[in-house]
Amino acid sequence: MLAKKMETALVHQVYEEMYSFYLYLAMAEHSVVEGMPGLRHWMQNQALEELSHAVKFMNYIAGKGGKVELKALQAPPKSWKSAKIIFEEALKHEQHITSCINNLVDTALSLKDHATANFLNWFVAEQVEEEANAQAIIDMIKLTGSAPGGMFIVDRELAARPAALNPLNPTPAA
Ligand code: OFO
Repeated sequence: MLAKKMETALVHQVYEEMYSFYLYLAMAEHSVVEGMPGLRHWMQNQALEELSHAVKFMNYIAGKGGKVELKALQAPPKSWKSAKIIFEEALKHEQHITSCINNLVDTALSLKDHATANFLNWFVAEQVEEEANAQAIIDMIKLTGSAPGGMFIVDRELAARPAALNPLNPTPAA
């Protein structure tokens, strides 16, 4: 059983993860303007990963006897000035999600809810990866983006991202 305060905070995180899903889908659509199919592939798979995060939270809340009521999603921005700005915005967004996860851990610990703190540890580690991934792409664009054909190489790298796991069953079999 979750404390009401914990349940409300976890339900809000479902919204945050779903907004991440929506934001990355919007970034994928903008890639059409940029003429970057690799960026589209990368962002669509990132969006699916975010959906899997929302589902992980929903499953955890349900498993603890809680209930999720879904809220309307805010519309994400429609356009960005460049692929570099897209990834800078993605990094900023992930830093925001990291602070959301840290706040959830603080709430769990203040309630002595060690089961939820333990569940959240996966997300603490995931956020380190999420921020590092966005930063690595920003660095790659800075290094190669302005060279002739540089963005073509960046796009080919983005296209090599492995497909996301099934978002409804994101944990690979052991
Ligand atoms: Fe769910 O990690 Fe990104 O937002």
